[in-house]
Amino acid sequence: ENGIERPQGYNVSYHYNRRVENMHFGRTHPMKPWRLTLTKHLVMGYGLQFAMDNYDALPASKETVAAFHDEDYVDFLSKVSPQTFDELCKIYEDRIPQSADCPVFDGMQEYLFLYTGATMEAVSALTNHQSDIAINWSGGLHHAHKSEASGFCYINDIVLGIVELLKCHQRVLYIDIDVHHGDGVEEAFASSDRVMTLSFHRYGIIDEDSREKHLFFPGTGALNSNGNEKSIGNHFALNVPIPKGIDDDQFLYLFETITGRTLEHFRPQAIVLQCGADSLGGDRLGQFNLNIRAHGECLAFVKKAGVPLLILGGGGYTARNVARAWTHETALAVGATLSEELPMHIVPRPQAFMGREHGDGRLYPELAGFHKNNVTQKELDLLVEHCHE
Ligand code: ZLS
Ligand code: CA
Ligand code: ZN
Repeated sequence: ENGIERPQGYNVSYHYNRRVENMHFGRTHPMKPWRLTLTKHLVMGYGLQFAMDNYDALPASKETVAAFHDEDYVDFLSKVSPQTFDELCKIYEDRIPQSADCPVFDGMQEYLFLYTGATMEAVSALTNHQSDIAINWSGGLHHAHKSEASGFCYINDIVLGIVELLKCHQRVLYIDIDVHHGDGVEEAFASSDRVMTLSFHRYGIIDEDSREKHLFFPGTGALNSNGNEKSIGNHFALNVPIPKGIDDDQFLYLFETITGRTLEHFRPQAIVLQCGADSLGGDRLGQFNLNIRAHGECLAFVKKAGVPLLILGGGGYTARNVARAWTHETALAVGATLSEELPMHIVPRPQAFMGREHGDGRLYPELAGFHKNNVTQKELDLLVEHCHE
């Protein structure tokens, strides 16, 4: 009906459980799981579900999560709710404080184990050879540490997914285009030469004109940070720290040259791509000027490597554009071209995409120009040169 047929060549699977949509981090919290509702509506509005295998994800088990996380921390997460928090803190001796970034909210344990379960299922689809590309937009929570939540992330589904991929693949490449540094993943594999991590991110002082010199979160991911120097993992982490305002051409120049050389030299047998959509222009937290097509170019470029590919979500705080980007990227994965006009007659919340400031019912509104571009050609050359070295 939508003219979308199963294309030849790529088997794509979509892993999701819609119960993640009902979660609320808090009224003022920027992380809004209903961006996943909007994404689902657009993906289905375009009929992309007919071009993929669709799986209803089950929650991950505690044992699965304990493959990376500390056992006490997993135990804590499996029991935590606003009602049990105080009691649990006594048992775990206040080792696990809640923060404004990582609040304890109703239903959070269900949410955490579901997004992780979806990533694990996606990995299974790849290692069973059922899928060439497996997608989980609810995953990609790259900041979580072994026994600590950080930056809206509680369970690091990416690390767990990579650990599982390593059972079948000798070398796994992790690429992260979220506007924040993928610190949790880099840290977990800093001493490994079987996992190479490559993160592109905003780095430096948030607001040059302000008296307060706060670093853009999480403050790690400097150019000269390349893995644990005293281990075999030295040189198996790459970081591309970027000033604010980078545009499409500049970003794609960095992405394609650095990722291209990394693919040639590391020769990964599987790739994990974290597609955080907070690198788009107009994001509530991000400071880049990327348009949806440029963000998607990164996926198209990585897809050409022709190895099993796990695609994950991540950040993204202007919900309507998160939905646009991830729908466009789902289409790139299956090899479909979408019409610029959104399928408004099928989308349950058309208001979210209507009006001048909401993108006028189009799939590719202009998103650039929200931030002054502070990136110079000299800086780009320096980044590329260091990475090549
Ligand atoms: O990569 O910058 C910080 C840390 C703070 C400033 C904010 N306060 C609340 C805590 C201390 C230094 N945190 C960042 C985390 C960004 C995580 C990105 C995740 C990902 O995209 C992957 C999913 C941050 N930036 C903005 C906020 N926190 C933030 C903004 C507004 C609010 C409301 C709720 C909570 C407190 C008020 C909050 C956090
Ligand atoms: Ca990143
Ligand atoms: Zn982010």
